[in-house]
This record gives sequence, C-alpha cells and structure tokens, in this order.
Amino acid sequence: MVTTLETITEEDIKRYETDGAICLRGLFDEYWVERMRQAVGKYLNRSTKFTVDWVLWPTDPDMRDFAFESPAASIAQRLMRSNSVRLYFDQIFVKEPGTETPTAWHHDQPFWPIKGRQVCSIWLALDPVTRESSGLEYIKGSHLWEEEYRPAAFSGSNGNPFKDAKHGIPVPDFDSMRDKYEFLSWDLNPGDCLIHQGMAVHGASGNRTRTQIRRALSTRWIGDDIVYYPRPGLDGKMYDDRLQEGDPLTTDKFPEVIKAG
Ligand SMILES: O=C(O)CCC(=O)C(=O)O
Repeated sequence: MVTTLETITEEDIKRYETDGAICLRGLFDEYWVERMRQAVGKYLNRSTKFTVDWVLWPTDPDMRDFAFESPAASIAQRLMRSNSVRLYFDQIFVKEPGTETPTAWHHDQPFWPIKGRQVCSIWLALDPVTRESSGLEYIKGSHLWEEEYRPAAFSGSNGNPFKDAKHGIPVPDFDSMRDKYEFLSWDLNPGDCLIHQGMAVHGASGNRTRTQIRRALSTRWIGDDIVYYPRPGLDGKMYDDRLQEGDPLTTDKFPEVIKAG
C-alpha cells in the first residue's frame, strides 16, 4: 500500500516509538527518486564499490532542495512528535553489485555530539532493495536499551577514524545472537523509506547481487529536545564551536526546516 503523508497514522507513530524503526511506502514520488539518483551519481567514485559521503546540502542544490522541499521534514516531524524540525545532515550510501563490505552493527547517536530522543534518520531507497542487495536490518526495540555502543568505522574504511572516542562499550556480535533478538527488515521499492530513531541498532550485509546497485539517501533530522553534547573523538564535521554543551542546535549548520508552530 502506498502511504501519503496524511495516512501516517497514530499506529505508525506508536510502532516507530516501540520498535525504533518503521517502513513507510511510496512517500517520495518519481520526481524525488529520479532527482536524487542524478544527485547521488555525482559522488560515485570508481575507486570504491561502497560510496559514503555526507553533509552535501551546503554545496549541493539538489540535496538542499530535497531537505527543504521534499516530504522528509514533515515525516520526521510527525514521527518524532516535534514542533520544530532541523536538518542535522544528509548522507549517501551506495553499494555497487558485488560489494563485499557489510555495514557493521551500530547505532547512530554515539557518532554524533548531541543528546536527546527526538532524532531520526530517513533512509530513502533509490533502487529496489532486498536483504541480498544490502537492505538494512534493525534489532527491534534496541533504541530503548540502556547500552551505548562505541563509534567505530562501519564502512570498511582503513583504520578507525573514531579511535579517540572513549564513550560506549564495543558493539557485540549481534550476528551470533540471532535467536536472542527480533530483527526487522523490509524489501523496498524506489521511493519507499525506512525511518529509525537515533539509538536503533542496525546494520546490513554487502550487496551480494550481480547487477542491482543499491543507492540510498539518509537524511538525519532533529527535533525540539535535542541539545549539543560534544564528546572527544567524533568526526570534525559534526562539531560546532559556536555551541556550548546543552545548547539547542540553533546555528545555520543545522537549518530549521519546520519552525515551531
Ligand atoms: O546504508 C547503509 O549501509 C548504512 C545506513 C545507515 O547506517 C544509516 O542510514 O544510519
């Protein structure tokens, strides 16, 4: 069934709150899918089969328009039950056919210098996605766990860019605990999206298909309760020296796409 913005129900919101991740279908039409495919194409790099790039909107009009004009901010607003919505940043994840690199189990928020619960990612599929082509998997309800897992490289890059981060405990080998937890995953069509809360544990396999590229645009959104919480060892792009610990993220680095009503 295709969902329209109006049909994001209270039940959907409650499921997002309980499970930490949901799938909403068909909210992004052909216009956005095609435009974002073209936009993502600008960043594809022949030297790697797994392209990750981020914070693109400040210099990329396509990404900027997506953030400000697509349904994404409204989806985030409804699911987070927030008045205001700021774009935290955007990120692309492309796995070419035959990419062996998995996306290691992680949750997002320990990678970011923020505190609060109203933070979500909207992972938009730009291609048909199955588990075989590296569809994301989530551990149901993991966003409610006490544990915080230490940030670590999850995309097969050399070394660990987060080696100075001391917060959190090492991520357990969740693949060896398949019988202990419930895992969620969805096959997607272009225009379908997954929305996950910042503490939802997720990961993906490589792209084991021979021909199916897997392009995704993940936009990160923050709501009313999010404040700045800088901790050492995170990616330099995410710090903002104009902010003090505990400040709301009111600088132009994190633009307010929906203003508090
Ligand atoms: O697409 C992927 O492989 C990773 C996506 C992800 O971890 C995210 O959007 O938070």
